[in-house]
Amino acid sequence: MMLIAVATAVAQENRANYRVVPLPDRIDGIKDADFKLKGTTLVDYPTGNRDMERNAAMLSLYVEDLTGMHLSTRPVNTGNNHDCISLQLDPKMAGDEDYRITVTSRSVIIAGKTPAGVFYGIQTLRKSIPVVGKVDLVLLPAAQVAGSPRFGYRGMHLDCSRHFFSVETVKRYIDIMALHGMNRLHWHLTDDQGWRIEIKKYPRLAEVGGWRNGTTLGHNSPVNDGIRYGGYYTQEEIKEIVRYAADRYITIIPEIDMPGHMVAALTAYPELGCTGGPYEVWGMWGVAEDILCVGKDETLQFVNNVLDEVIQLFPGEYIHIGGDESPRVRWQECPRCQQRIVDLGLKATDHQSVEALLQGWFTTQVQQYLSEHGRRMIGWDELLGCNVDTTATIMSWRGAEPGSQGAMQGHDVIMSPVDPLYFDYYQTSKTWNEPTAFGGCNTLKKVYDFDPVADDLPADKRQHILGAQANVWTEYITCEPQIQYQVLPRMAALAEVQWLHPEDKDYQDFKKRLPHLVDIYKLYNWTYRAKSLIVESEDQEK
Ligand code: TNX
Repeated sequence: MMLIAVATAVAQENRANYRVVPLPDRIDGIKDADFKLKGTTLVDYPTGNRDMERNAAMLSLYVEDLTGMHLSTRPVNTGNNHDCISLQLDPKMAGDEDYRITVTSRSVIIAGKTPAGVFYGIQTLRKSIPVVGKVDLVLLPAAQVAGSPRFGYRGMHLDCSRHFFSVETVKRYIDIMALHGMNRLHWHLTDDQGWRIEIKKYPRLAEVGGWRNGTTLGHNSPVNDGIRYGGYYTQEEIKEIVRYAADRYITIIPEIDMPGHMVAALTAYPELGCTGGPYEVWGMWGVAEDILCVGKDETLQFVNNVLDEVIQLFPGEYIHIGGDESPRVRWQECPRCQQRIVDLGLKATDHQSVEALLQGWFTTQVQQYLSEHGRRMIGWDELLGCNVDTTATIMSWRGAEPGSQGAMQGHDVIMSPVDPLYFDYYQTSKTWNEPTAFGGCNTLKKVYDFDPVADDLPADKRQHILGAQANVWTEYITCEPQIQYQVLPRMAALAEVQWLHPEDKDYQDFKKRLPHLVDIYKLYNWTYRAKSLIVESEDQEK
């Protein structure tokens, strides 16, 4: 009797469960025996398709990580062979990123309209496999499983200026995104505290702007550690990361923040500022009053030259130009900026100062330059106050309301409101045992319950909400485990916001599915906030 019980328990443990995170839209059982996933199972992909070949190799690696079994991959001309997982393209499928998994006793077919869709099917299959150490058999119940993302833009952001993170760390961040079905990495590369991207035409940006003489301790205390800190990514490293992300169907959106958050660049090239400096790369946090002088034509030329190199490095459609937190006090006193205002004939309105309109003019110049080079511009929601036209995509951070207003005006919008999508914020109100964070309280439940499309947004404006993104500012995040702690498991909640329609979301059910995803975090030794899995009282926190 006991022996039988033990045998059943083992078999149960080795049985896949398709109720993963994010939850597939459909899981329909098929009357058939289980598919037996064994070391001899092959992964088939269409001959000659490089993307599908890479997909197959990745699936094989994932299965090996989970079970120790090494599946060989094989190019084939016809699908549906026995004892194989067959990766297939199906042009009749609806969405580019949709996936369909068909499991029968004979084979497993993972289909998508594009290789990206197949990749999401692979992620779902991967997450359905139990993590029980080395095994030589996993049973996949016969079923038809299908998923389709609610939003096309499913983002995470990473600030590599306030603290600098290695190429390996950024790659692992990309791996974590892939596991969660995300497809846009917003990479914050420049700020007052460090310029992190090599620009060949302006070598001092990285060589000088990439380093600060010390960093404030605590929350902007007057005590500075006095330790020189910095680093930057060479163009070769950036290409490597862009390729690594693309292999996982993740597009990188670089952010070059302007005209504010520019002290690192001003330190390297003081002539770009209104006062001419000298400036010093910041070792504290906050909003700097020294910003680019847009009264000088040289500044516009500089920006265009920098963007030329950025465009070469990042093939995606979007370039993020920041635009946030740009105080205009220097412009008010700068004869060149004031002359520009006169030359342009800018007139203040009830809502907008001439300096706000000057930022709008500058931003529009940059936008036109990007558009001439076939790119689109994203900026923070401050741009809504600067008269930019609706071809600018707005990233809503000061709440979701600016984004909704932008959508009403006809802008495309990405929702990343501080509350609840700032993952540099605490995950509980009881912060005494938490690593230092920016502030706030964005619990797992708050993230889960967020709907990027406001209830009262009219039907004909809803398509402007392209998706949602969580932001990870790193003033207080100094190392990779801390990044992971801040994002895991909140990324799991965000993944369901990005993939599921509100009527299909269920927090209690999500919490039951989460521990298995966390098994995968553990498998890879990723740091995560274990308390978020167990503390129910946090779910009530506001
Ligand atoms: C606001 S979000 C900022 C960042 C800070 C962040 C800290 C935004 C456009 N600007 O510069 O790092 O708050 O949470």
